[in-house]
Amino acid sequence: MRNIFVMAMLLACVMGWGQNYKLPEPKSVEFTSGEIPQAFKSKKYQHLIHQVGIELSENRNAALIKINFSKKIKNPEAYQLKLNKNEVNIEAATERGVYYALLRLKEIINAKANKALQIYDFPDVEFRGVVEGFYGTPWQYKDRLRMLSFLGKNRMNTYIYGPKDDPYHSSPHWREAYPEDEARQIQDYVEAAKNNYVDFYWAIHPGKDIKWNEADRQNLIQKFEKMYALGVRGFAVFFDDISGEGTNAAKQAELLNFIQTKFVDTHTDVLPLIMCPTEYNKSWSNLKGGYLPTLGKELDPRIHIMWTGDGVIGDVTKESLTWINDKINRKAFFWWNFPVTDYARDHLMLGPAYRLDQKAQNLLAGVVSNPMEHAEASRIAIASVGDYTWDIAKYDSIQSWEKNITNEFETCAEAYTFFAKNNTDAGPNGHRYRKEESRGFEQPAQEFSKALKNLNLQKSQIEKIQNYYKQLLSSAETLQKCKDNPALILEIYPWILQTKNIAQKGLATLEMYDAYKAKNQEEFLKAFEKAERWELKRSFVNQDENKNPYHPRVSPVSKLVSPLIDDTFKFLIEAYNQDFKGKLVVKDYDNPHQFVSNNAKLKDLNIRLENNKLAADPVLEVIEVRPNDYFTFEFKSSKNVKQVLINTGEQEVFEKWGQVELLSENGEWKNVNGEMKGNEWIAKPNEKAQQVRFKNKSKQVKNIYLRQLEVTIK
Ligand code: LOG
Repeated sequence: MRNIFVMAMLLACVMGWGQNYKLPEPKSVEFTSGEIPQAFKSKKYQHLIHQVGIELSENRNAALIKINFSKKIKNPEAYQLKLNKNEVNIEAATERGVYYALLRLKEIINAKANKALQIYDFPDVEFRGVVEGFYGTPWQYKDRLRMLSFLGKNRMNTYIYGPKDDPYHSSPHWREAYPEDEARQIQDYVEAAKNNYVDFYWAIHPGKDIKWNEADRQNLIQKFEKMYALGVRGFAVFFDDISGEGTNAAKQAELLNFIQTKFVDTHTDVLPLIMCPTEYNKSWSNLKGGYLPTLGKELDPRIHIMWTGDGVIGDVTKESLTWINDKINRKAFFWWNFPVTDYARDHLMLGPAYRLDQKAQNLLAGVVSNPMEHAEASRIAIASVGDYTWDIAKYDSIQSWEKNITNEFETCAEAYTFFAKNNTDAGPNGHRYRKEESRGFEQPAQEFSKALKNLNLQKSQIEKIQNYYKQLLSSAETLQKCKDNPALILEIYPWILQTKNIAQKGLATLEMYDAYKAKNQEEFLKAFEKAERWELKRSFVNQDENKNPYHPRVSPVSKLVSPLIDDTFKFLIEAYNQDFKGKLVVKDYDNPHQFVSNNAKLKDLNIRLENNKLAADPVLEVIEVRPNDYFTFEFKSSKNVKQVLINTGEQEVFEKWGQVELLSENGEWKNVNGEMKGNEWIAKPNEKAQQVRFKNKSKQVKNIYLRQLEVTIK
């Protein structure tokens, strides 16, 4: 029964692979004389040919697809494809190579090409794929099956399973076997991966509470054996985002080497081990502490080491790779934190996959993309990682993005392209990782803004902006009705709704401008009310959609478009109030308060104001807080502080090490007393203050999680 379901899913995926399907150009292509066949037949590999979507014919004159395994082809994933009037010749070293050749053949047929040719193609990077390694709701069963087939079609070969919030991957249950239902699902993933020529890796994240003793290393081997029995042949061990004992490099290397000899070497069919270190990016690596050099020296050279670049959210650069490869004595296995949005869940990252260095040739063991919790919406970026890793020198992020959108959408590609180019940046975030958004809009927006403030907007300037808002609105409306990929539309639906609200508000602000210039108060107020209504709808979407404890709101087009609209709105209200003695209320759309800290991991934390609550975005990883480290909310002007709330995780509860202080209006610091409720420390000072400061008053370094940090002001 289950297998029938898997087959049906796979078939559905194949059918969904439209006529638009395109691959980047092959590395080498030579046109020969003659034409290519119109119909094909084959005796072998019919299931695979069918899977790729090539129709086979009964016709006697159809060209025969000949498949040969050849020792001459050294790269296990390379293929040679010769196409002339009477036959198709495929040579490869492995079945995966044959699959890649057939994908190319399918593309040639789709493109209605007609010249005989000969192609030789192979990937640049050995491991290409996805690491499901984000915090938040793990992907669902059907997402994973669809993703596995998608990876195959985009010539990617690796799926690493490691969702942070799967308790059997990490603490508390990493030592235990999966419950039966989940175990069965894992068998299905392995099966689906195999059918799509993808290697399914299963990762474990034991470092939060691992003991460096015999019992725990046996626990780990036992768990791997159980996963092996389910069919898993690829294994990874992650030590990211932990503190304490688990972070010891020598112990980690010893454990991995033990797994290598006692598990990998004792089976004949287990793939190379992969490990994610604790110091997994340059900004966190402390060379004096010797962590990375220890791994480099002691870890079995057959084991791959992951790396996220210069920061947590880093990019693939030649410099960063040269730096790390030298420390770890092997080529880094890149864990690319794109398009993951677990650190900014109110955003979508739908833009081109850029900042992948074209000079990184020969420096990479692998590249895997860590995606958004929205599986479908992540596909376009993932496919681009496939394009990059296949042919680094020829990769073009924009071309690849556009091609992958047309691969995905039959009818709404244009609308999606516009919508996506306006939803690419994560907004202000603790990692300071920003992306270009709304390409082409910056200059007209700046000109508009300047002319608006001088009240001398030209008609053409207004029109440009108006057209942009209209296009945004119509792209969102088109997507709302789009039937190409309902699962994708469902994932991004809140952002579609919100984009409509923002675009409509934008159009209303332009009406406000016209009325203001015409000195028509009545029309101005009408347009103002219109804009306010859309703003209200925006707040409803923020309240009702995308409910998560981290970034519970919906923030599309947030880099240029939405700020321009809010600024225009505010400016016009002020101008109106001044000229017509109006009393319209100007709300603060931006948070005017500040957050400061002397701690590197906290100093760029994003804070937001929601009604009366000022809250910092929670931090996912461990923060090392030294004695006297502080982090402070600085108010724009004195506020009555009603409540202060902080949750630093179960191990280092705030009460044991922290102190909260208020800076009173007369410039004195005062201690605040609070109480613990579960892991939350809560105080209700009800006093006026200029600042609220949190401090490590103990004499030790504390490794905390910042789960919640809120100040209620009035
Ligand atoms: C985690 C990862 C998370 C990502 C982005 C690694 C190696 N680990 O800060 O699970 O999805 O950053 O927030 C991480 O990147 N920690």
